[in-house]
Amino acid sequence: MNFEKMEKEVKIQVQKWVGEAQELIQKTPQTQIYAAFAVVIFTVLLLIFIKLFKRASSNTILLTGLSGSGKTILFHQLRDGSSHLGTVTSMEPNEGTFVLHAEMNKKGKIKPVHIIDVPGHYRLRTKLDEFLPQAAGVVFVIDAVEFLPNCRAASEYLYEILTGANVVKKKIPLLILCNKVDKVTAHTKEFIRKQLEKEIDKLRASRTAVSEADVTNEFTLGTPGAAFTFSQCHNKLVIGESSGLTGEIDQLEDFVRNIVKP
Ligand SMILES: Nc1nc2c(ncn2[C@@H]2O[C@H](COP(=O)(O)OP(=O)(O)O)[C@@H](O)[C@H]2O)c(=O)[nH]1
Ligand SMILES: [Mg+2]
Repeated sequence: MNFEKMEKEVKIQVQKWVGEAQELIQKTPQTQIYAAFAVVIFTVLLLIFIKLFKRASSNTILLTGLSGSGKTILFHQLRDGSSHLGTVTSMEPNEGTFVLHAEMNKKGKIKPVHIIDVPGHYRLRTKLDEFLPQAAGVVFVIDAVEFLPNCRAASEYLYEILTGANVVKKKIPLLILCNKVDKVTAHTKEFIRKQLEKEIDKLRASRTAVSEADVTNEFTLGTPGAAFTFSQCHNKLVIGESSGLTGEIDQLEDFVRNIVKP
């Protein structure tokens, strides 16, 4: 078939289609055409809206926990893949938006994560509440070696987080990260979980006993009448292990990437 002939045939075909289309439009009642337009416009608006909404969804993960648990070292491991030993204790929150170091060599566009290393002295509810509204996930870091002397304080901090309005209402997922597992004296995550549950159970009993006016927690925790377990919380709560020193942080990375989709 030569080229000119082909062109002619295509022209005829196109003219036929245009004719058919015109005929169809003339036959169709105007209301139907308007309806079709409305559907198209609605769909376009919806797509734009979804895109905007997706971009606005938070990529912020908070690193919380008592001082000395290893938040800052973990922050550096996530960002640089090294521990930056010898960094001074900062009074300001350490924060940054970056692609995880472990994902540096991955091809394609990867959504960066926004990590805030919240200093331990920010554990007062009012301070923490500055960060919680923007959080998509919270990591609660625990020193698995020096766990017992800090169990009470860690439980109080955790209790505050778990009863906070933002966490409860938005069901913010939480990772309890038992850090420093490179040390042989580190307690197991099962042991730590049980101790925390016991301690939180005690706290709950004492806090619900005080008069209404003194109640500082905004929401009650767990199932009334039953011993507290983390499984009673409505937000997703997982317990994991890490070593900020040796860079064994895959459970932390998995948690972050489960929330902030690349
Ligand atoms: N052995 C061991 N030491 C750690 C680990 N993570 C942190 N540390 C040490 O614990 C101390 C406190 O760490 P840092 O990151 O400053 O804790 P932060 O106060 O929670 O920010 C430092 O001396 C770290 O070297 C770990 O995984 N293993
Ligand atoms: Mg620190």
